[in-house]
Amino acid sequence: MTLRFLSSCSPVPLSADQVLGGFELGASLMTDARQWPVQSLPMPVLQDESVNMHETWLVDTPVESGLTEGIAWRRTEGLLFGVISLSEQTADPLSAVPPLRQVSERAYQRIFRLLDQQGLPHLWRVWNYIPDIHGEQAGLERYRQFNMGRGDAFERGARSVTEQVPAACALGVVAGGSLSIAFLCGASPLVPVENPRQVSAYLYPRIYGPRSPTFSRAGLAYLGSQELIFVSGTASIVGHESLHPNDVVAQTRESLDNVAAVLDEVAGRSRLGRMDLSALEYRAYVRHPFEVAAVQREMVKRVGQAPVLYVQADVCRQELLVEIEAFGL
Ligand code: 3EB
Repeated sequence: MTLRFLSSCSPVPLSADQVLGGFELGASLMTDARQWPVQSLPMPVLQDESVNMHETWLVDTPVESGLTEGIAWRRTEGLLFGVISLSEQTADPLSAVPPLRQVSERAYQRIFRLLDQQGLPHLWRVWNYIPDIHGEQAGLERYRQFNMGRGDAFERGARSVTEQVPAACALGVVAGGSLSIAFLCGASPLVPVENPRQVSAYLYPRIYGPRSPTFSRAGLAYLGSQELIFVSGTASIVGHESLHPNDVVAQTRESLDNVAAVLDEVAGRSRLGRMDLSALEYRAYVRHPFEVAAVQREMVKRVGQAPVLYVQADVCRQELLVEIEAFGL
């Protein structure tokens, strides 16, 4: 069994049985119904704003699909990809718990139930997209409400909220849509990796919110003989502080220094040994579309010809202008 990734500017032309699921990214999504789970991300593709990108996880073993508690999923032996979108309009209006916190907790509770039912209990990688991430709800920033709901669900789902947590990203998308969460999970535990230059996110001090984010800086996952490397969304944070306000070039360099530091940590644990930055595939989230050229220049200096998709999104701290994530197969 081998997992592969295909990035294309047209819908996947392959026979459906090789597909586990994927992402569609663009300013004007078609939201065409597919046979497999697709996370629709309403974010402009900055290389060409007229284009929608289709990113697809492919497998070479038989798949099974389902729709469980609103989670569209597809699995094969040892691996499942799922997508859930929840509108805050489905929150209980009489509850004292704010709507985004409610739906964040509910989404993760459903995910954990599905994982347990499917016998694939280990979350490896999660992609979180939060409408109006910097807006306020009940006097707290919406990203912080999301963190509270997510953390509650991890605890109630009998999951660790420290060391054994998935690689992840959390980005802001346009207001008015649904919270959208995609995930890959498997039969074996993720081997989490932290970054010695950064405080672990799950240990962030309370100044960043009542509940710390629940993710690892990176993780190694094993699928048969294949080793998968997931590098979480990585920004210009050293220790727990954001560096280089208003300087997208310096933030891009700092973020790449963080990715490199994570890869140094991976080197000690990986079967493949040391990995070069150029061996990964990237998504770069850029807050201001006009800064994409500057980000791209810095990226190319460091990652060379490695594939990078540049999209517009809001990084979860207001002063952060760029966030970079990656994976290696
Ligand atoms: C950071 O390092 C930047 O809340 O799941 C990166 C990756 C970030 C994942 C998450 C947040 C998350 O804190 C933001």
